[in-house]
Amino acid sequence: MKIVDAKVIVCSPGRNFVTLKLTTEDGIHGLGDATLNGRELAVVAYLEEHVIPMLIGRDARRIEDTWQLLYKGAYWRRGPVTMTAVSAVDCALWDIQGKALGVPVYQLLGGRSRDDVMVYGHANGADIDDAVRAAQHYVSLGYKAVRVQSGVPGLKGVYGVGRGTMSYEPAERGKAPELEWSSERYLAFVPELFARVRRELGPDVHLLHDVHHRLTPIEAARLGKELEPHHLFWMEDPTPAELQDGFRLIREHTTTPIAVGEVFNSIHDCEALLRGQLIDYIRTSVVHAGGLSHLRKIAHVAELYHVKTGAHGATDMSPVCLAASLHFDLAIHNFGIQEYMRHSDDTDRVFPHAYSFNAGALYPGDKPGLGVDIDETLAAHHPYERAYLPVARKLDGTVHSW
Ligand code: KDG
Ligand code: MG
Repeated sequence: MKIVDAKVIVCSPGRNFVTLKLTTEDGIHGLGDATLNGRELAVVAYLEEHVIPMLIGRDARRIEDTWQLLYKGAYWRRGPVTMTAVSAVDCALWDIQGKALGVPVYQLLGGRSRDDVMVYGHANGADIDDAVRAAQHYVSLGYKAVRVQSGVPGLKGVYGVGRGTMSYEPAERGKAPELEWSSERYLAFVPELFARVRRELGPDVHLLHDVHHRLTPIEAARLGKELEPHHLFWMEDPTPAELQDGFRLIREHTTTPIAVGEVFNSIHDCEALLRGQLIDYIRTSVVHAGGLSHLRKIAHVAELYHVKTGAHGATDMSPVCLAASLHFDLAIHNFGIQEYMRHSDDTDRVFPHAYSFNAGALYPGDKPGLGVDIDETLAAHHPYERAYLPVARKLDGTVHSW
C-alpha cells in the first residue's frame, strides 16, 4: 500500500489550519492536523521541503517505522515544528490504516475502554458575574466539567477572556495584541472567583482553571493552597515548565491537582514530572506531541505513576486532531478528560466529521479511520491570513508569559 501523493492544505475558515493529506496507490486518503498556532508556515515548509519527498513510495502500513525514520532520520530531534510535522504524518497513517481495514481507529488502539469521552467546556467572563453565567450555561448544555476564566479588575485584557460566550479565539490577524498582567491582582482575585463559582454551581460540577504559565512556583503554590476549599479538578500550567523542579515546590504546598503539557512535544518533556509524581494530568496533544504513536507511549508511562490524560483541545487544534484525540481517549486506560472548545460553523463545514456531543461527552463515531474529512473546494474559499497569539506585559511594560 504505497503512498503516491502527499499535499499540505492551508486554510482559514475563521482561523488558520494546516492539514496534511496522504493518498495511497489504492486511492485511500488519510489526514493529519499540522497546525502550530502563530507559526503555521514553518510546519508547511518543513513538510513540503523535507518530509513529503521521503514519504512518496513508502508503505503506508509501516506507521512506527515511518515515525522513527522521520524522528531519528532528521538527526535534529524534537521541537514544536519538527514534532508537529511528524504528528501529522503519523495521524494520517493511522487514518489510512483504519480505512484500509474498515475499522475506526480506536479499534486499532485496543478497543473501547469506556462508553464515551468526558469533555470540559470553556466558561469565560469579563468579570465574576459574567463568568458564573457562562459556567451555568455550560452546565445547562449538559457539561459535567467547566473551565472558568475571568477578567481581573484593573487589568486590560487577560488570557482566557473571550469574545462571545461559546468560543474563544486568542490569535489575531495582522499584529499580536498586547495584554496587561499583574500576578498580585490575579492572585488576589482568583480565590474569590472560585468561591463564588463553587457556591453557585454546587459540589458536583468539575471546575478547572488555566494559569497559562504566568506564576512563579511559590506564587502557584499559594494559589493552589487558597483554591483547595473549592476542590478544583485541576490547576493548569501553574508555572512555565522549563524549570521542572518548580513543580516540586508547588506539590509540597498544595493538594490541588496539577495539569501540564500543552506545549510539550515529546515524552522527554514529561518524563521527570511523571517519575517524580509532580503532576496529576498530562495534557500533550496528538498534533504537537508526535501523533497517536508517541502519545500512546506518553500515556503508558503516565499510567505507571497514576497520572491521567487531559489532552489539549483548543480551537487551534483542527477537527482532524480532535477526532484523533477522541479515538485515543476512548481506547487508553488512564484517560482523565478531554478539552473541547467548539469550532466555528465555517470550520465544521470545511472539516465534516463523525464525532458528536451528548450529555457532556464526545463520541468519535464508528466510521473507518478517524471519521473526519476535508472539503478542499470549500477550504480554498478561506485563504490563509497571518495571525499572532497575544503577548502580555506587566504594568511596568516588562514582557511576561502570556
Ligand atoms: O495556541 C495557544 C492555545 O492553544 C492555548 O492558549 C489554549 O491554553 C490553552 C488551553 O488550555 O486551551
Ligand atoms: Mg492551557
